[in-house]
Amino acid sequence: MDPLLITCAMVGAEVTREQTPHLPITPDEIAAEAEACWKAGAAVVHIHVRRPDGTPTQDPEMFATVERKIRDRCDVIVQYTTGGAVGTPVEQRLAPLRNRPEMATLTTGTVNFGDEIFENSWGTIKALATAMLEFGVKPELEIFDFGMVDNALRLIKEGLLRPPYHFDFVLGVPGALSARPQHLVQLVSCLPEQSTWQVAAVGRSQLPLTTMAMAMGGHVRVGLEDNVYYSKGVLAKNHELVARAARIAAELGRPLLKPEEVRRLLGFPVRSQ
Ligand code: KMH
Ligand code: ZN
Repeated sequence: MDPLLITCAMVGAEVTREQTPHLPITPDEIAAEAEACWKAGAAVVHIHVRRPDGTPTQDPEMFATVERKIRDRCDVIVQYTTGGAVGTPVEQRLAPLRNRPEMATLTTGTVNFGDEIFENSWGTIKALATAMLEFGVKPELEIFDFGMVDNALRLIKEGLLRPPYHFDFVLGVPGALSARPQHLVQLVSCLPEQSTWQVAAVGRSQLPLTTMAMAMGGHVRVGLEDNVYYSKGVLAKNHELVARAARIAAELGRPLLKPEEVRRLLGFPVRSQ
């Protein structure tokens, strides 16, 4: 079986300390957790950053601080969010890309997000994709519903994405596509050539859907951004979710990809500087 990429989405924008004491918030907490996830087998950490009071921010300085602290500890790939929180203006979502992170998320469509709307007009999608091209950032295409695959295909047609394309199916957000096995099979069948894909499923769907993805040859994302529980009533730590994914991968005969191997597999842009 092909080697497996494990990504850990450690923070998110919506999860609170009231929901779980294990949520890393400060730069030191996020960096320590990133190292623990890397040791447990994650090659990528997807980061959001927070103000000291715990509220989400897209402040590029805060991203730079967190990234530097992670870099001091390990060589895990640091993937920035460009989704931010629901309602974050596009200029703020774009701003951290100036730091030139190795990788960042790119949601390719508007979707209901619980009782709110996660807005991604074509103009926003294009602006994010264009900035990623300009700064040499590898996009991870965040797919919350079927139409977003078609928008990704449009980006390819318009020359705004470079192969290989990396897709993340975020299944089970209330208001978006549910985390059903048949949806995952259908989504995978819609992908263009030269694609890799992974599953991030919300709440109690995280374990079965990521296990299914591993069996299908895809990759996985776990972490508190999508799911705060290890099992019914038991709160998780990020690195515990990574360790469990790594154990399942071992049982399925899938060795884990190291960051350097991920950079090659996903075709990270070669940088001039
Ligand atoms: N917080 C969500 C509204 C991303 O990181 O790119 C969007 C999100 C996606 O978390
Ligand atoms: Zn995110």
